[in-house]
Amino acid sequence: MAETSRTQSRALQNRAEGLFPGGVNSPVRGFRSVGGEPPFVARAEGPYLLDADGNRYIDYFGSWGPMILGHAFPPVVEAIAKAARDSASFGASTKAEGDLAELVMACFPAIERMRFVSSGTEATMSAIRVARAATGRKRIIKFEGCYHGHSDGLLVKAGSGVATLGIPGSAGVPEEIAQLTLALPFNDLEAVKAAFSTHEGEIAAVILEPVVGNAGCIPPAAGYLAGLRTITEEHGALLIVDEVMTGFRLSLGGALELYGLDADLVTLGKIIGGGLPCGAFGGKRKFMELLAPLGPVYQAGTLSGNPLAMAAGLATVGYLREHAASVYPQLEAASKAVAEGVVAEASQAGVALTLNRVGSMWTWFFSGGPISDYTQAATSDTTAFGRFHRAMLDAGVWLPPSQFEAMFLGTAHGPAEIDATIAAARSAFAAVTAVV
Ligand code: HOZ
Repeated sequence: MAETSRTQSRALQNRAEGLFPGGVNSPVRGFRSVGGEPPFVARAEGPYLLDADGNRYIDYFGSWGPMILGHAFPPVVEAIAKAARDSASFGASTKAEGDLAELVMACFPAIERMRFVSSGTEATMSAIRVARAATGRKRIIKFEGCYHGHSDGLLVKAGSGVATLGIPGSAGVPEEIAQLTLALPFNDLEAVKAAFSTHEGEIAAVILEPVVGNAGCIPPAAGYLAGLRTITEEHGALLIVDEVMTGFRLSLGGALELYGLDADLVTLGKIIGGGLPCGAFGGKRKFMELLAPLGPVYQAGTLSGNPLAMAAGLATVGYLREHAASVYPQLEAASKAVAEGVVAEASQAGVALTLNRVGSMWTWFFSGGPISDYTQAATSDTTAFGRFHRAMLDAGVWLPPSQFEAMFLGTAHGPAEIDATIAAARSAFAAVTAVV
């Protein structure tokens, strides 16, 4: 396969290394686990990313989830431009915040009151604070390989870049804080029951990605989510469902709608802001009204409910709601076609691949599988994944640069992109098997 020229990207990377730790503003962008040179993006359109050297790639990470309608989707671009003409920020309340909140609540009945924030990290961190205040308890349960942003207590056995770089936790998190987080295996209700019995009356909340995306895609086993709901209710703990990745992606009402689940608190991000920095947390009124200025839990943000983010979110979520009957079946069909098409190529090439997929999020694990928790995901052949990633990139397909991240597609990915991806995989698997 001819090597793709990335001269401009290389120059930009060299400059970035003198400016940012590791040359990046978020660790997963550094390509450390897959090798090769990260392209620098100049612009994007529909399903394509274009780099600084003019190379074009089919995008399978979609800004890590938000670009469900494709890049530079005209209604979103127009909404942002219109809002920008009225100023980028006020630090005061606007009508658009209420408009987007009403739209979100219509899709998520579990949300009776909510707050906008600027990122998923803020959303989960704030939800945990509310849960601790509501229960008067300190401990939380999270699951190995789940990633809920980079606040101190949530970096214990986390997924995403933490798993990718093989870091057990993070330096700089005091032991006293890490000890309050119990990290349990996903899909194991007995482990949750045991933790509640060992720490009776101490656990404020269970937080989870209902479909794990940050250890690669791992779906919940049948009955698992309902089991967590029952256990948390029995023990007076809150269930916090982190839908930063899954909200508006797996269905309009996210995993809660897909699996018929209720939650005490829900966190959102990514799609809700249409690609602009935005997150939200919300849930039962009795818990959310603990927040200042009504209650004693403090949480704030100058850019919370930022007008540009509200405009992009309204355009994106509004479109999804209006076209839900066609959008979600289209995403399912396209995802199934590309995900299973690549598996068929792997099988032809004699490469062991396990596909985990829920709607338009999936992972090809370089493993014989099955993969139902982080321990199993971690046995994947990450070296083979790295070879595959580099070969796909050179063939014009940009996958998330880690075995432990989910792939996403959007409504802009059509048959031409799917066929091109499967053809690229055919030659990439040859590269995987050729190198020893
Ligand atoms: N949680 C996202 C990836 N799984 C964030 C991307 C990043 O860390 O840059």
